[in-house]
Amino acid sequence: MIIEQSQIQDNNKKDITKHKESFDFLANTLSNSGRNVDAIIAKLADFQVAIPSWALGAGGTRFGRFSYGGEPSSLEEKIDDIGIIHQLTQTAGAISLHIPWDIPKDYKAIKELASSHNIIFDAVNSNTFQDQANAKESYKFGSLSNVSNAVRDQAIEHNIEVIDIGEKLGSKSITVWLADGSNFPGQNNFQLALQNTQNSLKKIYKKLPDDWKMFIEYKPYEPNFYSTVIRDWGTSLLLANGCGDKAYTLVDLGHHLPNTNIEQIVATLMMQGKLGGFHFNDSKYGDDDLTVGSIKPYALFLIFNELVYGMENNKNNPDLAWMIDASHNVKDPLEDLIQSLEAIQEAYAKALLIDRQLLKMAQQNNDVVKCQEILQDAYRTDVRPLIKQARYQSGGVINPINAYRYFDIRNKLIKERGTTSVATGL
Ligand code: PSV
Ligand code: MN
Repeated sequence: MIIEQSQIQDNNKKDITKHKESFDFLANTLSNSGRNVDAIIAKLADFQVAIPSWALGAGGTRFGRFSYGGEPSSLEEKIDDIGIIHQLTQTAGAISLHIPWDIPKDYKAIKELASSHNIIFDAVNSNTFQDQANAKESYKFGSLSNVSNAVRDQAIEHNIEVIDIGEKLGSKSITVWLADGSNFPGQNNFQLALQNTQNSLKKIYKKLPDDWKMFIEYKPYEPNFYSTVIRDWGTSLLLANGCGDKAYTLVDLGHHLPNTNIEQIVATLMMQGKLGGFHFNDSKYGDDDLTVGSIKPYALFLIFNELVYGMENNKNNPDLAWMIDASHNVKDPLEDLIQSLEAIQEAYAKALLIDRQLLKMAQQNNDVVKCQEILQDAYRTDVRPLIKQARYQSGGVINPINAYRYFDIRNKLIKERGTTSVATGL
């Protein structure tokens, strides 16, 4: 489904007067306090977040799954859905594929479809956490870390195949997330599991094209509940360093134990030039995969504070691969993704407002109160007019959720695809 540019313009007509009023007021206030509003808007407009192919259908839990109807049942339909979000928000210009769920049948046609929506192919993801039909070996007891040579080889081969598929589409990175670990003490030899993982990753890394990156994701628990082989950022960094310059750590916000200081992890990795990718979501208890910014927006802002500092100061760290990694049971997935994009942009915009010079001075003077005031001054600013302006200038809509509902997109998708279509995913 393509929304005509004229429909977008029409939709903006009813919002533009109110938007202009609040934007002009904020832009004036910010300019008067020395902020370069045009530069901030340009950065917001540039910021693109990949949508994973598995987030477009209803998420589920082990207790059930409640579809929303009109789910995309093919790769083509998944790309179309992201196209809709991108048209409205101008922020979702990339898709992250998961193999084997998303193996294209016709590469040329898929590439053409994506480029017709202005969507590029971001990191490709391998899947060694589920057994595939007709697979010779099982991942029940791990993949790259498995005690069996044959299982490890099968998992290595799969990752290499994922790289091949990504190359044909123009991707430039692979994300490896392993479910490997153990459920009971004694089940795994920790050292052997880590050693096997390192050796397996090195074999995959050897096949990585020169202009590619490998992202190594970590997670403390689930689906294994006693130990996870790549459990934290330190382990991921160790493995990335063991592989080489093109291997990086990937931070997923949900993959930390409660109250972990994620912003400090970000700072450490960026200082080392080793932060490669970022998965956004929010959580209350564990890897809840909730809408970004729905539970801890201040924590997200503090993380963006470090990301912005790192992007400005750690030139040795490459551009990051941004992705939303959320899934949900009770919302229209497309509306949920729009909300996540909004929250990401909000945190980014607020972090861009931080007066870095003043903060540095306050830190040098150990003026703790002032430091907090500076951060919170940025955080408490309502930056939504800046985000709306960035969207508007880029050809998107001023209010994406309202527009999505006004265009009645979900009902149109249900009409097109039916109520029972099911998307592959988590
Ligand atoms: C599992 O927790 C996970 O969310 C990982 O973060 C991966 O990125 C994603 O699923 C898909 O494999
Ligand atoms: Mn993730």
